[in-house]
Amino acid sequence: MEDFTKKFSLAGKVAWVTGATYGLGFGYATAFAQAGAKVVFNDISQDKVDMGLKAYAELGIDAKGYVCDVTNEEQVQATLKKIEEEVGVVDVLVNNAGIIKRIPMTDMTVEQWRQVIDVDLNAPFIVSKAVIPGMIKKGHGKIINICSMMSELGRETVSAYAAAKGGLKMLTRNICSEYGAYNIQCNGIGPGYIATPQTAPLREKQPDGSMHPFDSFIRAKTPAGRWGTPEDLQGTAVFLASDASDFINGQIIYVDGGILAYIGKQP
Ligand code: NAP
Ligand code: GCO
Repeated sequence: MEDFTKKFSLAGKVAWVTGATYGLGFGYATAFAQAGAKVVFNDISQDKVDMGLKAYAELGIDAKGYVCDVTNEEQVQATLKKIEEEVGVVDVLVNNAGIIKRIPMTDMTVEQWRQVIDVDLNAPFIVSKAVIPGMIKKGHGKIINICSMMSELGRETVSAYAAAKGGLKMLTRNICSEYGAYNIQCNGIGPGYIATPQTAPLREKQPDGSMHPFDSFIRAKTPAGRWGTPEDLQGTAVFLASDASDFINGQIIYVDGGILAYIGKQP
């Protein structure tokens, strides 16, 4: 009988995780390395790339880092050329790089709106468009878009982010539709509320030492009663990057501790 677990291996795969110096991207990349992949990441500045290389090396991971702003198509194409020359053709792409601006919509400037849409929606288009031809030539590919609960729900002050993440859900489905015939699977991960630098402002202790109201709110809304960690997402990421998910396409897997299924703890 074939060893079923081999399907979860990433041995020999080249995996590019965008914006993976720290946070969720770092979690995906370290899991990919443990599953056998050659890991590539990028960040906006050399300082951040160097910080990431040091962090990966401390874990014994020989990651390759590149300075690349994912909103800049020229930089993305130049970076991909370097990756293909120095590491190999990309088998797995994780569109992880993202920003959020928490501003009431009527106070948000168009420039602020555009910045969020640029990183969270335009960039996944730019990077996916760059890697797909190589995946078609190779006869396989995996694209994982990091969506959000805001791909399904809104909340005050995150209009641009929710619009971008909602669009990213549909881009995921459209890449599936357009390139599934080339054995390319494009799926999304929808993390719930995860403890990373992006959500640190929502968990800061109050001046009197009490919990941030949003922290209490999320714990009450989450059946698991806690914030997620990057480690909570690693298994899903490896699964979607591996051969084990070859017949899954266009899906968003929510790793949210149950929030989306739950009305919330009674006060
Ligand atoms: P994070 O801690 O803010 O990290 C974001 C990463 O993206 C940073 O490394 C950042 O680099 C990089 N980045 C931003 N703009 C970039 C650009 N133009 N080019 C290249 N890299 C860029 O965020 P996170 O919490 O790890 O979230 C990662 C992804 O998961 C995001 O797409 C986010 O929307 C999504 N997500 C997060 C949560 C959560 O609760 N944390 C939940 C759902 C979805 P710099 O440090 O140089 O800016
Ligand atoms: C916020 C949070 C969320 C999370 C995540 C939830 O301000 O509501 O930052 O947007 O980051 O996207 O899935």
